[in-house]
Amino acid sequence: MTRTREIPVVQAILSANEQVAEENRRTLARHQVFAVNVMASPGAGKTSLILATARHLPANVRLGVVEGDVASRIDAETIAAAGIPVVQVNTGGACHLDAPMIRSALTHLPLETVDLLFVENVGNLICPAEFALGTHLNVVVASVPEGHDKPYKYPGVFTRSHAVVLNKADMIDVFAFDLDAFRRGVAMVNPHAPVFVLSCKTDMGVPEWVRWLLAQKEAVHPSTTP
Ligand SMILES: Nc1nc2c(ncn2[C@@H]2O[C@H](COP(=O)(O)OP(=O)(O)O)[C@@H](O)[C@H]2O)c(=O)[nH]1
Ligand SMILES: [Mg+2]
Repeated sequence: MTRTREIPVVQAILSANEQVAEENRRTLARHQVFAVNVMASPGAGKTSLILATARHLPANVRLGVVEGDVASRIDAETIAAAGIPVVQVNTGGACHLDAPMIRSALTHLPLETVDLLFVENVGNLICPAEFALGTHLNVVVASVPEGHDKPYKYPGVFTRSHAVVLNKADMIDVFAFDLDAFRRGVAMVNPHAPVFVLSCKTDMGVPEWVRWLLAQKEAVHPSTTP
């Protein structure tokens, strides 16, 4: 009896989030903004990947960032110091961003001067993958010190991602990281996702990732300026 009452409540919450995600998609389309939801565990290198991408972007692609954290403005201050428009969302305890948080963040960004928007989700490999935000791409960032077993242990986030970034490749030997096992794990849960092995510290592999990202953006919103 209790169970039959609980199920409709869960469905209502999910569909409300999906409705706002759709609203966010329309807002982004109206401003020709291509948006990427970056998911990872804490410390994998989400902020570092955004900054490394910024260093390799052509000048005609203008960045914006939404920073999601349980608390603090640390990441937003780092991004702002790089001269990138940024909004910090503090979830106040929630372990993921949701579509209403993004709707509210978008009102604080100069969307007419943003071509590529990164949304840095809260550090967590489980919950963020469950909530649509209205972004075009999901990207999961794994990092070498976390170990090569993450695609096997957290298949949901890898399955729902359009691309996998393996960061901290400069540490592969130090951690005896088994790259083949990692790739097999990704292929098992998401055979079509490209895997970018890179280092935000040395910039190794970053140009390949940026080339792919720009191709995805161009397919949705072609650049109008040279
Ligand atoms: N060795 C190494 N350290 C990195 C790399 N990328 C990020 N880090 C470090 O990892 C830590 C967490 O990075 P951060 O981008 O803040 O992770 P986030 O919590 O996922 O946003 C910082 O101390 C970074 O300097 C990398 O490619 N190699
Ligand atoms: Mg961060």
